[in-house]
Amino acid sequence: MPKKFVSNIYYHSVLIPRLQTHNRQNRKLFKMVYFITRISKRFAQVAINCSRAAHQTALRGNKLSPQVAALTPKVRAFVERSAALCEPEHVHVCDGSEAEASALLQLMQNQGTLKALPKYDNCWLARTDPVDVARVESRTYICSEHERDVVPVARAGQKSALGNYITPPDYDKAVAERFPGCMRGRTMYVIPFSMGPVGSPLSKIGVEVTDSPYVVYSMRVMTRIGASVLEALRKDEHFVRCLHSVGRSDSPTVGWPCDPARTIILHRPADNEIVSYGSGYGGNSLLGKKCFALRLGSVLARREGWLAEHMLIVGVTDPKGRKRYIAAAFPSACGKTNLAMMTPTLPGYKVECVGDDIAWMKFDKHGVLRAINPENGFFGVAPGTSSSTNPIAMASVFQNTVFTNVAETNDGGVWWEGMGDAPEGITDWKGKPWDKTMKIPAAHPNSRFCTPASNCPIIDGDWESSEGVPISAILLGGRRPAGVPLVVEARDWAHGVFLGASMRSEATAAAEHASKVVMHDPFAMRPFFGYNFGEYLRHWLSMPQAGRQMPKIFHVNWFRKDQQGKFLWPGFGDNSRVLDWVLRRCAEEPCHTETPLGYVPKDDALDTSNLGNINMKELFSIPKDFWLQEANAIEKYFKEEVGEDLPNEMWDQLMILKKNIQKS
Ligand code: OXD
Ligand code: MN
Repeated sequence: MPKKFVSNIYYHSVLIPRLQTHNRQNRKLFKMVYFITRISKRFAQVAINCSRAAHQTALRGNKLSPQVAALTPKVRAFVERSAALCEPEHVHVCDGSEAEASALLQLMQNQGTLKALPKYDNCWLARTDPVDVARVESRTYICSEHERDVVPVARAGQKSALGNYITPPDYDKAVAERFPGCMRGRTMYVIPFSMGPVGSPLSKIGVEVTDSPYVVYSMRVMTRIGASVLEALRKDEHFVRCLHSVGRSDSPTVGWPCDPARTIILHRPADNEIVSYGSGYGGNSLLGKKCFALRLGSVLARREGWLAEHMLIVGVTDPKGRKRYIAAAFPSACGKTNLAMMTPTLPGYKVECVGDDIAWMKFDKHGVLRAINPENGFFGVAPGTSSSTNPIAMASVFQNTVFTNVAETNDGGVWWEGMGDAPEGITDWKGKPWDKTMKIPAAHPNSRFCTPASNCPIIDGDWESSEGVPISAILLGGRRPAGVPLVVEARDWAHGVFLGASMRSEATAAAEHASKVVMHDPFAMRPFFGYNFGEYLRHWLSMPQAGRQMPKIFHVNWFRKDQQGKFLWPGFGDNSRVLDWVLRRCAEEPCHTETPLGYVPKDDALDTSNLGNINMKELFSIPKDFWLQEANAIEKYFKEEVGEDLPNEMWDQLMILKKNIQKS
């Protein structure tokens, strides 16, 4: 079947029947269209075109607003098609203005979605349906002609841990089963948005249509939206189509409509298309974030020769005033926001934040890896954030912020576990009275703040630079309670890629997995690969080229515990001590020593002054039994999950690791 035909199946299964009710005058035409499509595939494309023409007539009859008429032709076609499918009452094209934001806030208060938090300046609380609280990885799919485009061959036809494949017909069926009429009685908002500063050569544009005012308001914080983006589209009409609906269920939660039983998140990279149904929460609904910037982004990055990664970006200035930028990949809810906003305890150090979650990186013509943060805000995990763990986040979030699923205090403020002592009179994230004798958390473990990046007092002066900031080092890490040293430097690029490929971490509340299980999470991208992980590794391995200055790669672990279960390293601001060593290594200072795992700081090279008693021996120990098991676990994972798609370089690195451990 020709690809174009497959990708337009919903015109047959959904649109044509829908149009019949829309426009009685065209009934005969529709019957004819049906007839033609039945008798011959050869005439199918003709039928599609007829139905499109008829559908546009129908829409004109329905008087779509002049705002829609003013859109560029491709955006307009997307909006008209989405409107015909979802049948909203109104269509509103977002201009990103303050007046629009105020109207959305008013509407959401009326609908019971948001509540004002009078203790702060322009802050709001949303309580979701209790089942719509995290990303749903099990219902997140990537569509392509061939399964192997999406997941490694080792799992052909079986459940892969590295992504879910969906066939084009199943994709179309999933859309056809959910979207027809799903926005009846609602407004369909059209959000033109830019990932990255508008106009930067590293940025990309998307258009999200959604029936959720909460999504519009959050996208306004997390991306650049509105008139300037529409203007940019006039110069270059390329954009990613993002269709989102919170869906309809039988018993909707007041203020938080969703359809958890039928939630689905679909990506079709070949058509630059994302479709999400049933959830209003975070990465499921703010489609610029995980869906575009990472899943589609990784595909675009491979196609165009750059990297789209689940990484924070920070600028670090040493006491001599030398500044370098570092990108760091940690799985969800492992402290990326804390590192991105760190207050260093090492005297004379300064950290400035470029981004806390996603990095788009490309080598420039001088061979320097340049990174932008494609986002415009922070969608951070609230629990655990306090004036001691992240004072900068605390200074950022109490203005112009939407909190979701945190607890509320009786003076119109917010509270979450780890913020400090719980005051009297708390209402929990479900809206029920709560006190500290209860055995349940007051804030959901995945509760969030959604805050403009410009609120951050240490936002980097170049965070919106259109050429991006130069990256000197890449950190990789996870939560590893046992066996994994505080910091290890890769011997070379291929070894660094192996460290990324073999990353593991304890599961967190950001998705639907049971916590505390140590899971493989290569490059912290496991839930976000847009294509075959083996090919992703090949792409990383292809980065070193003549004239390029390759960043050094490090693996870090702030979370190692002793036999009694106590953290061996204080973490947070004291991680600046590790950054200090990393920067000195970037300057080629010989402050390292070789181990079976790679380079670690040589004795006394890590500045632990004024830290008290740190058990450095245990913090850097490389237990032989643990590492033999770890190497076996990596081998099993590579064999079972990646198989023959794994680049040979990774097998070579695994053999080196095994040999080094055996010898140790
Ligand atoms: C996030 C995540 O929301 O990784 O950033 O889940
Ligand atoms: Mn993330």
